Amino acid sequence: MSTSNQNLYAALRAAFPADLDTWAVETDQGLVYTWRDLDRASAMVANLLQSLGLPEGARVAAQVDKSVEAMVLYLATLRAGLVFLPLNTAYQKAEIGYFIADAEPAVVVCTPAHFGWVSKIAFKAGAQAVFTLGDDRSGSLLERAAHHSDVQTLVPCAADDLAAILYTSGTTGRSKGAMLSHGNLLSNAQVLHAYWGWQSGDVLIHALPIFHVHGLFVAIHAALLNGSPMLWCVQFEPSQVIAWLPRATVFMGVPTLYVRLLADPRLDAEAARHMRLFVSGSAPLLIDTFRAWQARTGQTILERYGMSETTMLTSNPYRADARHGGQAERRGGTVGFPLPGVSLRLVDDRDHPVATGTVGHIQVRGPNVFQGYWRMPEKNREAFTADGWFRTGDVGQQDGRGYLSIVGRNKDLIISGGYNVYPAEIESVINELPGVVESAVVGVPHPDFGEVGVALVVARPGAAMVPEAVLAALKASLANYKVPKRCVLVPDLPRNAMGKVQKNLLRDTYRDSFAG
Ligand code: MLC
Ligand code: AMP
Repeated sequence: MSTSNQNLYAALRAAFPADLDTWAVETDQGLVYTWRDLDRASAMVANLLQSLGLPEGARVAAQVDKSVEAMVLYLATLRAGLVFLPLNTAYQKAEIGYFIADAEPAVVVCTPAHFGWVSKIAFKAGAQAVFTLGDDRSGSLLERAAHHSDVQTLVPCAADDLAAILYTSGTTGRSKGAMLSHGNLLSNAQVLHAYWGWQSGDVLIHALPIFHVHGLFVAIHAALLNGSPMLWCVQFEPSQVIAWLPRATVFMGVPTLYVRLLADPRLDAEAARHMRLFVSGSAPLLIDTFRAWQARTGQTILERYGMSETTMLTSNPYRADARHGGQAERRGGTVGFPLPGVSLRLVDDRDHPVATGTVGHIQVRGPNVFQGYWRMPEKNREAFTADGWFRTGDVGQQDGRGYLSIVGRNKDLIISGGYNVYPAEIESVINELPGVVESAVVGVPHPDFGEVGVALVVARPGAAMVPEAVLAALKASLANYKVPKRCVLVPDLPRNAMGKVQKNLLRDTYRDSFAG
């Protein structure tokens, strides 16, 4: 164990207000937590984890509903110097089975209702303990933690010690664990804190899930690093967010959240008057949404761009950015400038930088860039250039003023309501169904989720197959957001001369599936 202390929790804790008895979190269920509550509860859970005598680098996996206690578990894992592995609650048995077998967590925390099957998978993969945590503070994790001291000695960490592993799928459909260190997370949190002008009196409305970068890191770190309280939606509900706007100053959401808020007529300039900053990211914000928000609230959404492997990379300016000719404008349809400390370049297929204004592959470097994929050395070699640039898989263009626009992706990825869906994963499940010859899943525009999957399925001649049955079968084994919203039986799939399915043609054919 290293002796220099770069443990992320130390920095977060140092920013707690002097008066620990003021409110830190208020939930939509009426629960209020003070800063002292967060500190004591995370100490107790950290002491419980430490009492297990786990080796350095041991993983703590969590598939639990959003709750303040789930955040406390994350903070406790940091305090104990262990590695947090958050898992989307939508994942089903086979998906969880893969993550646990791959990551081999020493501790798994799941909802009480799932203990039976999760513990079977976890113990088979060598877990030492499986705890439960319900969304109502029930379960063995808190029961066991109650026997431990509420004072903890922070485990010191080096900047490159791992803090978290976030699974993110690849083009092959096989998920890879992105390893993020304390230094990665802290440097990004500090940069965003300064760049977005966090100030005394800020209050964050936290409405995102806490098992991905946006809700877990960008939102929580920013609030804690500013000693700012959070208004906490267990589940995103537009009317709750609108009711809270007069008490808050900052909101973060994926574009779908903005679309749904706009659908509520109670959203207007008066309701948003107290707000200082609206941030959007994780998926492209349509220019129509950007403009509608401006027209309705008088406020300009700040769009930023990031990914699991790097946390945040670029942002539109919050205030005039001296590095970019004093630009202060938040430009819709762009994701702004590289954040301070982040180097970004656009390159051609041979990794040579392209001229300004030309479309290129986005590559990045910086203290925020992850430590590599968990146990996948060959993927790490592919992911980085020889001189250390990370290939994001996104394609972009920078204008003369330096604003970056994301214009496409060279990874076959659908982003639906801010969640990533990899067509290859869905196709492989469809192709296993009886009577299926082959399939293709493509992303098409959707008014609510931005983009959703459509499955084109070729059935064996004579096979009795209906699209509804295909979707029902997918629902039984995949996280619900991955299930295509439409399935069409087709006689064959269009292919190019190399035999590759021409997904662009399919996208064009089905692009209006959800129009209007
Ligand atoms: C739910 N469904 C979705 C979906 N969410 N389908 C596609 N895409 C989604 N994102 C399914 C449901 O299971 C349901 O199916 C049907 O669609 C309607 O669901 P709903 O009730 O409307 O969904 P809801 O529970 O309200 O959730 C929608 C949502 C949620 C937008 C609030 O998806 C969400 O919180 N998204 C945010 C994701 C996020 O945090 N991403 C950040 C990743 S980090 P059925 O069949 O059951 O009826 C990252 C890096 C970065 O990307 O840069 O930030
Ligand atoms: P994830 O792997 O879940 O972290 O998703 C990261 C991906 O989301 C990026 O590689 C981008 O393709 C996409 N993304 C994130 N923010 C934006 C944005 N503001 N605009 C367009 N795409 C985005």
